[in-house]
Amino acid sequence: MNVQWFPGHMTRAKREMQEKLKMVDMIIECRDARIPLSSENPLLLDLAKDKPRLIVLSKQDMADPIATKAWMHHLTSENTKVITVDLLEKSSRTKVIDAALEVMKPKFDRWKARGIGARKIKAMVVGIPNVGKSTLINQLAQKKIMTTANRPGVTMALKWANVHPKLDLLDTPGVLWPKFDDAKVGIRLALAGSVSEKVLPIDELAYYAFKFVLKHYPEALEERYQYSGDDVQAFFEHLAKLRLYVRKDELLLEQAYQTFLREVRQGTLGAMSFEYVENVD
Ligand SMILES: Nc1nc2c(ncn2[C@@H]2O[C@H](COP(=O)(O)OP(=O)(O)OP(=O)(O)O)[C@@H](O)[C@H]2O)c(=O)[nH]1
Ligand SMILES: [Mg+2]
Repeated sequence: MNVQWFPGHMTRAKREMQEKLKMVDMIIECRDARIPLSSENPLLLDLAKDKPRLIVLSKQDMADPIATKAWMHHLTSENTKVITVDLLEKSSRTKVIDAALEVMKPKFDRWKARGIGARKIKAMVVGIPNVGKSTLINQLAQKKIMTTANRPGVTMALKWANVHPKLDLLDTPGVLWPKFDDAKVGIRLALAGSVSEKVLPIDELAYYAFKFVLKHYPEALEERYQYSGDDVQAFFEHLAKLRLYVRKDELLLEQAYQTFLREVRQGTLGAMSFEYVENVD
């Protein structure tokens, strides 16, 4: 499977972000806690190598807590702090603000030493599509100033938001990179909803998802679908019958694929991560 997806607005956004980067103090990078590596954007990494960085692993409520803990450890470095949040929870507000102020503390201290008075931090919120950038800004601002939706490519233009006496945030459109060299990355992005699943053959994606869930969370198949076998074809036939996806005498497998992928993506089968530190090469 070869995924190519780089709509025109992303090229424009990348250029504008490059320009704005000069005036921001730090980067708040949102990644999906279920795919902390595949939701990293190498383009953005390149753009802002030297800026202090806060990685916000969003959707922690949908991710496997054990995997998330390992990722936090793995991703933390000298210039980078990592936190995990459920951005739909109000409590994420102080968590993000405190972490951003902490990341900026060395810079604040330098300013102070040079006699420069404290000023507002300008942070650029970046990340691939659908990871919760606009949701984070709304949560911090305590009102809905950005449009959010559960599909990739909602935000199309850069926009500033005043969210705290010490912090201004710049919302940016989700940006992907033009080509995924590793096919698994494309699949994981589709499972988490950061690329439209339409860019992949739905049967292959559904088969992959089934095999993945069978390997890592087999009990979820039993609980949600009362399926205890290990045969991918048999599973989707079972699901089609279970949900009455039948026309005349024919099973509508495509509907079963869609349902399964949607439920995996929405966390209906329970909290799941789609990649693990142990498998990082
Ligand atoms: N369960 C859960 N859902 C979240 C969380 N954060 C964001 N969402 C949902 O994820 C979807 C995408 O959120 P957005 O804020 O629109 O994502 P975005 O990164 O701005 O997306 P683009 O503008 O398309 O790049 C929305 O349906 C949010 O409600 C979270 O921590 N937990
Ligand atoms: Mg957005």
